[in-house]
Amino acid sequence: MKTGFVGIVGRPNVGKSTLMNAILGEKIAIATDKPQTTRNTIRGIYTRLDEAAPAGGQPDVQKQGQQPGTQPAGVQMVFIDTPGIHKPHSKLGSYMTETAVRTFKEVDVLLFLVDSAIDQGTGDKYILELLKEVKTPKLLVINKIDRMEPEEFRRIYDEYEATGVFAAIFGTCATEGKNVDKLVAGIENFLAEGPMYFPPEMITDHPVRFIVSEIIREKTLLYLQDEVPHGIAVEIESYREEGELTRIGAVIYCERKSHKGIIIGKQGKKLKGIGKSARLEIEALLGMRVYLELWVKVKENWRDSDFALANFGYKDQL
Ligand SMILES: Nc1nc2c(ncn2[C@@H]2O[C@H](COP(=O)(O)OP(=O)(O)OP(=O)(O)O)[C@@H](O)[C@H]2O)c(=O)[nH]1
Ligand SMILES: [Mg+2]
Repeated sequence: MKTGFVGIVGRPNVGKSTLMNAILGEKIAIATDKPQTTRNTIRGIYTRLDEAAPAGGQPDVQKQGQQPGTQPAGVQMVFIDTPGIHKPHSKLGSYMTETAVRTFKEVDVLLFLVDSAIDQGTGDKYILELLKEVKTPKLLVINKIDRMEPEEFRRIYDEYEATGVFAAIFGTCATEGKNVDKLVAGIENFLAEGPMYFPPEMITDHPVRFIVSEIIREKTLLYLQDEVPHGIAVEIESYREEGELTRIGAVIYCERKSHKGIIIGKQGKKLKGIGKSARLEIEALLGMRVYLELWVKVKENWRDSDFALANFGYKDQL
């Protein structure tokens, strides 16, 4: 069994979360057209078993750890989707960028995602310099190839190849899942034989409450423009299963009173829309009916408050 951790890094909005979801064939990480959508590392587990489980039932991960000889052939990749690396303007931004950079040394393979040439901004150049300093094998993924002419793709390819930093280069369209299989096969070449870290059916180790709060945050971001999205945080206040129904109460935090009005919208229409689209997706995730109640509250400048950051899970501890 080839196993390992695979970090997905890059500037905000290049398609890191979309790519991870495409690899997994499931939506684990939220993705929007707003930069800085991902705020924590999001883990997604990809497992492919090439042989039937040994006679006697389901493979037992614990036992396999002790007896490597009995492991099935296949691959398990634990993907770590990270926040986009950017120049931070708040404590939240610093936490996000530090979180992403920290994974450089914690994984077995790094995927560096780009969607344009190096000279189109300083962001990629900065990340490239950081990548040069780590020994982890690095693969370049040129994403959004659907938006590129072949000549542009070639130019980006050549430019990055000339840096000598990357062990391999791929071109993908994450939204259509194009070349994702080739990328997975490519990553496999850089993994070593090792233990399975998670049971084969598991696709993430995040608690379902976390995924639920992320879905609510995603729907809120999709309804908002300009400066409002960056100040949004979601907190689950109550979560109760009652037979066939799950009752969820959540608070959407924003940074200004004017933003609160924008989120609620005329006659509460926008909040209703956010609630409905979030509820439908949560129902699909949980496979049961959901009663979702949303409140909007203002918490000024929370992005620079250590207490609030810890409370929202954007800081390891106080
Ligand atoms: N055209 C096109 N759009 C894409 C592709 N991949 C992702 N996108 C879009 O790009 C936007 C950003 O995608 P995300 O997956 O949220 O990007 P990210 O890198 O995770 O962004 P952050 O979490 O903010 O760092 C979304 O609107 C995606 O639908 C692609 O291959 N082609
Ligand atoms: Mg993301």
